[in-house]
Amino acid sequence: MKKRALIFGVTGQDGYYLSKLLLKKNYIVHGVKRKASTIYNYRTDELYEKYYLTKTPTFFMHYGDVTDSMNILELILKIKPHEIYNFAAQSHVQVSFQLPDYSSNVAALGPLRILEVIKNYDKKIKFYQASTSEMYGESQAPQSEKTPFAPNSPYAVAKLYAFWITKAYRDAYGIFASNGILFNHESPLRGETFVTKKITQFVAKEKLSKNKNGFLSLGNLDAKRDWGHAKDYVEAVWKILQHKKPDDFVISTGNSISVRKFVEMCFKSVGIEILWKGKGIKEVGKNKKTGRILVKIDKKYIRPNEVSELKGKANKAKKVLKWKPKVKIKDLISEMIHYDVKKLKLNE
Ligand code: NAP
Ligand code: F7E
Repeated sequence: MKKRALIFGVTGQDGYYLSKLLLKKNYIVHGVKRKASTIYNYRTDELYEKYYLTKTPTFFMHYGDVTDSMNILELILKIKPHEIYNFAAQSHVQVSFQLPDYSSNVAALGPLRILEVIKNYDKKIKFYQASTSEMYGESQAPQSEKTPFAPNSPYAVAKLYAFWITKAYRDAYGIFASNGILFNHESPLRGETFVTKKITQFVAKEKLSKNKNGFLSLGNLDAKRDWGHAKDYVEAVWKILQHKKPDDFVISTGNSISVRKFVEMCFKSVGIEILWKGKGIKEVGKNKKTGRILVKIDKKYIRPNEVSELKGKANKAKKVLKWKPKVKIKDLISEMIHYDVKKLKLNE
């Protein structure tokens, strides 16, 4: 019998990569998408065509929302999943300062609502919660499962609630409920307002001389992140639910670089060297050869609280799950820019 998976947040970056992985592993995948005024599901369209519009469909989409308990109940009773993956979240840290109530409702109470249904209707369903390195806040890098949490944004605080409620339901009710504490992971399908995608999209335009005199506006250039590839990370997510017992795992590459360095590497990959001039809000990044300003600081991207450095220690996942990341940052950058260039050319 084929395994059935239910994915909340299927239309997001990780939803796409995990669906693809599970479909290749012969699962039947049910994804939950929100009702919007458009039917623009650019990430999942490919899967829908390949795995739904066929004689024996294995990919199904359902309307739903993790703020709606009755909807969650109906979906779980109808689909009877063996595994539930909860990716649903307003996942942008800075936006969570502007939408704290909504972001918390989705990220914190969403998983609670799912766990309540599992507890009351079928304790055999395995549950994965998308926890995050943001929960560490300013705790000293490198961070592992043993590092104290110190969340400092509405997003991170809500995710910490979700982390603990997942663990509490595991301990209290014997549910197979696990957390993946994932560090930043990116891909060509990363949301366009996250810093990596903002940068690669700009650099792709620059490569095709489409920026005219435009520049890239960024916030804090000195924050450091441990950037991996989403394709590698969903492999770990799946392994977490296949492990013999429920547990919590850090998933990361173990390397961290600054936003500034990421900018430099992206431009370098298209033959441009960046020269930084000025300080603080007045700092600019120029094309060393032409002198043209390519990067400026805009204070609207500076956060009320920042997380200075995230760098994960995934030793436990490496040892217990036999997982390790494959894609190096240089290859991630090149894949993202290549994709953005191709997309721009298609739209010409
Ligand atoms: P993403 O691209 O922002 O996707 C989030 C998904 O959640 C989207 O499908 C979104 O739907 C859905 N969603 C939002 N609100 C919802 C609601 N009320 N009910 C149901 N679905 C809702 O995020 P991602 O990068 O794939 O990340 C997946 C999960 O891992 C998120 O929970 C994120 O917080 C967490 N995480 C991400 C990273 C990372 O670096 N990517 C690291 C650690 C943890 P729409 O498409 O309709 O907006
Ligand atoms: O910011 C700085 C910003 O928004 C990275 C989410 O997936 O990973 C992600 O959260 C860094 C921060 O990701 C801009 O201040 C500078 O220090 O790409 P980001 P994030 O906040 O690390 C974690 C693990 C998650 O769980 C989240 O869901 O870059 N930065 N200038 C900027 N960031 C953005 N977005 N835009 C800028 O212009």
